[in-house]
Amino acid sequence: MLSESLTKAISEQVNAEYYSAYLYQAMSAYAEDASLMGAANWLWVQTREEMAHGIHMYQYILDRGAIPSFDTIQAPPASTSFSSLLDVFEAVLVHEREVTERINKIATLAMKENDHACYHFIMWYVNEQVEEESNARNIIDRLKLVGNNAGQLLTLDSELATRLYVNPFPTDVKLM
Ligand code: OFO
Repeated sequence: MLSESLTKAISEQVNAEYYSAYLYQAMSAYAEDASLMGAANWLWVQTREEMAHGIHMYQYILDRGAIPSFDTIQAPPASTSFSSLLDVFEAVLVHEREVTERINKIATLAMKENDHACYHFIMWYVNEQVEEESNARNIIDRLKLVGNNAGQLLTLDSELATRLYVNPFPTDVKLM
């Protein structure tokens, strides 16, 4: 059975994943309002991934014989508070770095408690965070190269439009 402390830590992370989904949704609304439909799509796919992370963690707590706890989900910044797509993706990177810290803390706790199953579970997220941060950094770098060139921004936007949602946990019935 999952310990009380790990149940609390992962429940808090379920909440944080739902906050991430909410944050990406607010960002997607900014992009759609700016007619950057490719970026809006990319951020929307991210919203769905974050929901999947939250549900996956919720199910893990139950699978380990514990019960998740629920709390208020923090409001994201208003969509209108973003000043550009670069501003959005810089906020993505700051956010994902914070998530990485949270995930690392859970991994450390699982290690301390000698909960090998939980450690193995959370390592998927440790690796996922490497990708999350790298994606954000890559888009930031390209947005910086684009600068004020509207044509190049639209080309990058068309590329972001090609991102498709793929269920990261295809065997999880709750996510089908
Ligand atoms: Fe769930 O990975 Fe982003 O926040």
